[in-house]
Amino acid sequence: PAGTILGYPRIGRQRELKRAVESHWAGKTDADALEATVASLREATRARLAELGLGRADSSIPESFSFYDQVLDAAVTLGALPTRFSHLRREDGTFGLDALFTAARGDGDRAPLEMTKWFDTNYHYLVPEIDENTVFSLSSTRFADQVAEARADGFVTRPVIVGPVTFLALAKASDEAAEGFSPLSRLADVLGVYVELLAALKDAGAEWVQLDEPALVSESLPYSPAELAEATRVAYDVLANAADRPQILVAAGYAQLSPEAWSVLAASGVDGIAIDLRRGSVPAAVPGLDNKVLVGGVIDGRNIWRGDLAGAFDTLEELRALGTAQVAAGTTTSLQHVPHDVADETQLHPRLVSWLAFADQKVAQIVTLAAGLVDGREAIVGELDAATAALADRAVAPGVRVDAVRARTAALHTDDFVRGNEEERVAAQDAALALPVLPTTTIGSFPQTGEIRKARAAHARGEIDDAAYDEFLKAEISRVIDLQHDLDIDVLVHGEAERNDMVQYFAELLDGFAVTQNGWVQSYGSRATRPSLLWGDVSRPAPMTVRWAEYAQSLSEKHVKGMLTGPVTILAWSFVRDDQPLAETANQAGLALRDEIADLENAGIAIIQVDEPALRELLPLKTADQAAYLDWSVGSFRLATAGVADATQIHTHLCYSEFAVVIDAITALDADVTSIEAARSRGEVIDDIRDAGFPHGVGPGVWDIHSPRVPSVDEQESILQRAADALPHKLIWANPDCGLKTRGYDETVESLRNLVAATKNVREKIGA
Ligand code: THG
Ligand code: ZN
Repeated sequence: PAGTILGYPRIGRQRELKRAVESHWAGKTDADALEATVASLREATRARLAELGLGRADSSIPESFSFYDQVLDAAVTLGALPTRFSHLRREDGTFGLDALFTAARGDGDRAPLEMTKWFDTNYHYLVPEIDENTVFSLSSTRFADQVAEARADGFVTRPVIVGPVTFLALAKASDEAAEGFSPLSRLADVLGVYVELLAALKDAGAEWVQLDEPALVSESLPYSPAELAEATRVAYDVLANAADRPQILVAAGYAQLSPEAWSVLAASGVDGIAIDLRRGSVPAAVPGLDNKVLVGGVIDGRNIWRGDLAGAFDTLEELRALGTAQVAAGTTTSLQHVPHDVADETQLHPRLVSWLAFADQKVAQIVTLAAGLVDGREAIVGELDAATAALADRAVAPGVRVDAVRARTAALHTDDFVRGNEEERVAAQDAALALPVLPTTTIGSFPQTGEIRKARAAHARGEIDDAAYDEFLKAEISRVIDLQHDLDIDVLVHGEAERNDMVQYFAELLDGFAVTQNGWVQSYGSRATRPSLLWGDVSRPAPMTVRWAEYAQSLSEKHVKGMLTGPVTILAWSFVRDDQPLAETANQAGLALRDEIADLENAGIAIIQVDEPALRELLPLKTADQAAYLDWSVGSFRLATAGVADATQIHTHLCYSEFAVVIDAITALDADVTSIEAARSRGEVIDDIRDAGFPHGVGPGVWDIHSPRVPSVDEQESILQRAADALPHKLIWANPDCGLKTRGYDETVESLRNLVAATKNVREKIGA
């Protein structure tokens, strides 16, 4: 085929997968009912892709369904679940759905697999745990079953499976592994299982298989590009020589394939290579291409823009010049990172809609490009021109470029990014804030109760008016403030009942953004987010949080924090514009937040928190790009926060504990206080903070809010004591790991009571 996509959203157009899976977890539907529902979801997906123009019988339709996560699917298929789940292996040696879900979600004392970000996307995968003793054996027939299912339905689909190199490169050494064990050292052992799997796929009727190897583009893994290329050579030598196999397409999206891996794959016996030509460029001609299909990733799998279709076609023609057997049009990555269909959005401005392409529109673009490859450019010139016209329209549409916004970013001066001298700030804040040693606080959100969600939905539907909704929110704020008084917390929050999501709330209030009704994108497992669309110049037409902050502060003699989401996180969790450098967009957002912070300050808010949980997330995969990223991302945060008086205390919150990776950047944020996740590792990160000589205030979380467990006084005290032993007491804050939005009130009250008690104990021990 002359065109294909590397994968398609799995959650269903109406999030059918979420509902089916969660209903099964809740015990409302049995496994057979769940299997039947997802089988019809797969059937609908195949039918839709054929309707959009992909071939029914030429392997251009990928079979990329997953119940939960594609890396977990590979682990289950290879039999590589940790030993704590061994009891779930069935008599015939296979793992079923219960094993898959248990590994994903845990079971009592059996911790689930760790979850971490999939390359530099907002998708999270489950991390396989591997050691010297992991026994690999083909342990699921699911991939082959799906090929057979499609066959019976009249389709020849192409199963999509995480490849052996990426599977091991993304795995971590299990707790039982010897010091220094490297999962990639088990490559030879997994290859045997892949060989068996290939035979099973072939037997089920697959003509092609797609093995995803995005590890080959990353410089952020514990293996060098040379090591990964060598593993690739070994792996695809074995797989290509397997006696009984479908044709193999190796897909390496998300960035430029390393030159080493490109040469190795070209020289190997695989039948096709898919590369990312949006984040990468057309690679050099190398030996071995003349008998290979090259899938040119020219349609971006990670943004929602219709983009430059004519340019995409030009790139495919460039690819042809490499002398390959065949060029096909492809997406850069799976389309799992974009919503299903623009047609499901009825509230977006038609002009904006004409610039957009969600998954289904991107499939149509692939079909167009494929037709051009077969029939010549003339055959598709109408579609190419229409896309070019949409781009031109986008460039001049009102709001895309706003002179006043651009004048402000153009006039920025280095001083705008710099706060006052730290010593003077500390003195001014000490005098102004009068805080105890080890001040207690929370991260910002309080539990989002069913009542809050109901009120928000009723307000959105127009069933309760603005005044009634306002009263409801005020009552909620007042309740949360009273609760914090009762608990004797030192620095209060208003609880964020008015916010659905920490990015969408701001996107709805800022100019330059649109929000979708149905633009769901899988975040992990059954969970999804609806990223906002950042399409124009960003500015703040009116204050966004001041009213709530002011009201909350009016209810307390203590300080109530102002709460904002930082510019980097707003960008990272939205679909951003692709027509200007992210640095420019980030500064626009930074200036809008700077204005908000000035208004909060003027309203008497003395402590303002600007959360940047996504700071680490956008870190580029290529080391050469990382310094520039950290420069603009840190810069936009500083731009937002540097306008305040010395006496105003700036806090930030980061959700992860890989503090060491970006410690210089966190230091450079120059926030007065940073709260981070620490409880899951019992405060291990405190050593990194000490070793780095972190100069600012820091709140290592003492309560792991990701679990419904109530941590005891002792438990929280031991983490806080660890901080007190390692760090200057003046710098330490006591707080949970993260916001409390997903927790219930019972466990919240109890855990916070223990947190305050633990803090008082430590204060006493250190003689404060
Ligand atoms: N907001 C946004 N993006 C994010 C996060 C966020 N990306 C990264 C991280 N947090 C992802 N974590 C989650 C956690 C929970 C859910 C989604 C992503 C979740 N979603 C609900 C679901 O799928 O049922 C839907 C929520 C809704 O109704 O809006 O639970 O915090 N922007
Ligand atoms: Zn957090």
